[in-house]
Amino acid sequence: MSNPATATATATAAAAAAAAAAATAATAAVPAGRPAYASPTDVAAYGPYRINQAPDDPRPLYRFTGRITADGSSGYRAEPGRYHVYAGWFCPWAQRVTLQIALNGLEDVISVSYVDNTRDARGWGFREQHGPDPVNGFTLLREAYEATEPGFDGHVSVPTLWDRETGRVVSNNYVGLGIDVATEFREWSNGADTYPEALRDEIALLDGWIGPAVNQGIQRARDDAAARAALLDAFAELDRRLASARYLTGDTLTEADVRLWVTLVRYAQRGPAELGTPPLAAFGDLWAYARDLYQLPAFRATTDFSSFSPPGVAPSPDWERPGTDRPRAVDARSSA
Ligand SMILES: N[C@@H](CCC(=O)N[C@@H](CS)C(=O)NCC(=O)O)C(=O)O
Repeated sequence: MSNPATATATATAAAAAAAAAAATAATAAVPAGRPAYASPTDVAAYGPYRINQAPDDPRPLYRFTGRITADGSSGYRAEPGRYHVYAGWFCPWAQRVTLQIALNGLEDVISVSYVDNTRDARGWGFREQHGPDPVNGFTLLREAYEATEPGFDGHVSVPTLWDRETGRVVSNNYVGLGIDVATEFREWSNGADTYPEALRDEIALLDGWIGPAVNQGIQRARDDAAARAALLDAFAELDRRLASARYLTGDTLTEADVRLWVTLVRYAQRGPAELGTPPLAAFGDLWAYARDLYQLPAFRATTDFSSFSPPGVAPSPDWERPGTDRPRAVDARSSA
């Protein structure tokens, strides 16, 4: 089984063509005369971001759930240069997708851009700090949803997957997006297999308790003591598991690690202060595991500590030091 930690991007002719296509698409100029950026976030003037969908509307709030398939059977065929991910540096759900793109070496196949870190009632926007929308020249992400469904009143969220061919949002469902990136673009990928068939049941089992206790639980833990206790119990259990396994499923880095890591790194930066809980370093093996993953280029390239750290809180210098006592008996990296 190949491991993304060892996989190197091979410059195939296909990848080169993909890069050219993506670059062309990415540099397609914002139409002349249109502003490239949204005006500054102004909650006083516009009000806070809110969902406007009526409570008795039975439609799901996240209703773009299209899937990309290698054979095109879903209506969205995997193709280089066709899709764009609107992400946010601050957002763990978006980072799941950008991490899968990077781990699979698909940076030149699926383009990514980043919304601004702040929002008002208009939702996420494109501003100077993280650049314009390179695909459509929208100033607000809402415009992508409006172009897809006039009058759209659900969540305007990141990650959002845009299809250049049909000119519409395919999905803002991060679970499906991460899996499709990991499985449907093999033709152009570096050969990493971050969602191996043999481990999918185990990944689902892990998600069954890490999802509620950690990924979603961290939100509730602010004002819910039971959620806080469940989060710390989950950290203790993860710490035990990772004392004898390099990755969550053993010796292969998978989607399960991606899902956990994006929350861990944010917890490390602001969890203890916000929740009154111990630092991640209190869970020695979990902390070493988190730092170990951060040594991989994909994790570094998709992480901007400043986007999710309280002002003045720098990342620990220990992020630069891999855990030295990680289990390495079955380490594919050491044989590379
Ligand atoms: N809660 C979303 C995950 C994505 C998400 O919450 N993204 C946040 C940023 S980290 C966002 O854009 N929220 C706006 C919204 O949900 O309306 C889902 O269940 O699909």
